[in-house]
Amino acid sequence: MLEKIQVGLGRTRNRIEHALRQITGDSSAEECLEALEEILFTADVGPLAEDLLKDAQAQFSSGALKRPQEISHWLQSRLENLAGNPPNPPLPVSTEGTQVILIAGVNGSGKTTSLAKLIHWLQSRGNSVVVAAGDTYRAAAVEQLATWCQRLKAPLVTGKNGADPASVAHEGAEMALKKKAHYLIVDTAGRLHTQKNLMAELDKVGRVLNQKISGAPHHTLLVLDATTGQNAVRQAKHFGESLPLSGIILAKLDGTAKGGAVLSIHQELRLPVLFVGLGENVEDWEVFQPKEFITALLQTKQ
Ligand SMILES: Nc1nc2c(ncn2[C@@H]2O[C@H](COP(=O)(O)OP(=O)(O)O)[C@@H](O)[C@H]2O)c(=O)[nH]1
Ligand SMILES: [Mg+2]
Repeated sequence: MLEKIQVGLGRTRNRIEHALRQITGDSSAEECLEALEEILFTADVGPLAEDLLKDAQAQFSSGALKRPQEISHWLQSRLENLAGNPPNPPLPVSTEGTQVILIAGVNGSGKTTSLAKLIHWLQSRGNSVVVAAGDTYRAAAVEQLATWCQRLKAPLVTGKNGADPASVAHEGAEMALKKKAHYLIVDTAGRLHTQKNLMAELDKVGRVLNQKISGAPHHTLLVLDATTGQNAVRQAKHFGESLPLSGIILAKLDGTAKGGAVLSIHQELRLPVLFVGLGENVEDWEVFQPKEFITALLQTKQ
């Protein structure tokens, strides 16, 4: 797993490795701080960078950090603390019966692909999954989801193009109950005429689900595109203002040099990153483990 993340984070890692190599036994504190600044900038950790740099400076001044080689150790432990402790298991079961997962996120963030990966992950743990195609706004979105569900043999409920997503969610809940499915996953639209419309729609979907299944939605997961770095953090803030989010799926962590966005998402939003997407196939998916992630990010080839 560590290896998969290392490969996925290749671009971020290469640049960090380069910066770390600038630090030798003879480097001055100033040179170390410069390299550190480059590392934090490369990883796009956002506003956190400033705090970390100040902290490192203080550590050098007080003599707590002496040898340049110690800096990567120091960074590792600081970043691990910042990455937080996601729940284990990532989707704790809160009640008996069907668990409902609502998937939100802007178009193109990787919502449908992540949904497919989540189906696969749940199925591989012995769960049955029913899916509701709540993104009725784009016909192509339903087709894409239908293809995945066919491949994964997950029953899918769809509405007509432009149908009320809440009615699709309602039917999805009925089917999930009838089939006694372990999970119902509901896809949603990523964009409507206004942000207000979208949030009202997501809210309605949630309410309808709750009428059918007590406690639903048990999890509302926001999909973010890691390649957008700090933009993803802003998106999460927007969604979080209107929706009770329970966690983040960070997609496309493979194609980016901005892996550090994971850290600022946790720091700024206090939302756990639960899963990461590392490619376009259903297997390209990992439960997010902060310690391993930071190790993969900082470990240089020996
Ligand atoms: N490399 C890579 N591509 C991804 C990942 N997740 C999604 N994609 C691609 O991103 C594009 C948009 O994904 P899609 O699931 O349709 O996004 P949606 O509009 O939010 O539903 C598609 O071409 C996906 O194959 C990922 O983890 N890694
Ligand atoms: Mg989609």
